[in-house]
Amino acid sequence: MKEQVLVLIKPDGISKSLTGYILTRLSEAKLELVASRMVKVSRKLAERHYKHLKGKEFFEEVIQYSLGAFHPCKYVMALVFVGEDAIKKCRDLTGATNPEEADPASIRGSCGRITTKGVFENVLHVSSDIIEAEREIKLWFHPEELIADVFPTKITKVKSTRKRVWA
Ligand code: IDP
Ligand code: MG
Repeated sequence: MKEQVLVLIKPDGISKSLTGYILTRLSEAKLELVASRMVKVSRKLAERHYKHLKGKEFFEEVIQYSLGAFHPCKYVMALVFVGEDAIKKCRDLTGATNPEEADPASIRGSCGRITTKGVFENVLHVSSDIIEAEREIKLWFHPEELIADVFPTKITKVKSTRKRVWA
């Protein structure tokens, strides 16, 4: 089935200069890259993204990790890929959540680590299923930031919004 998937290169992946390597590894899946954006993650965005983890003992740690609190590069790279079985293909290349249990040849297995404080620095986020993928893509991107129409859109009048434009 043709699917969309949100991939985030987390602050450890950016800080370790793994961006190019990760894009090369993900390109093995032969998917179409339809959006990319460097994002300084706000607390609100991180909490909405990880809402399924609220209540877990590591929730605050995951939020801090996403905000870049543990790394010199305090941002993430957000990507949207489209293609046949995109979620499974990206998750297989990425490996298990726990980088020490991940297949050593996977991205997390070869580039991730668990810190002495117990943080899973696992380099990437990949949507877990099609429902989550749609929710996450709509959370991280505006429709016009994707070069393909992956979900229905509508035109609406937005009154008195403030927007940063070039000076
Ligand atoms: P996933 O990223 O493989 O889909 P999720 O269960 O959705 O795994 O967890 C989201 C993120 O929360 C993980 O990528 C990891 O950063 C963090 N996380 C999950 N489980 C643990 C844990 O047991 N200890 C520390 N961090 C965890
Ligand atoms: Mg997940």
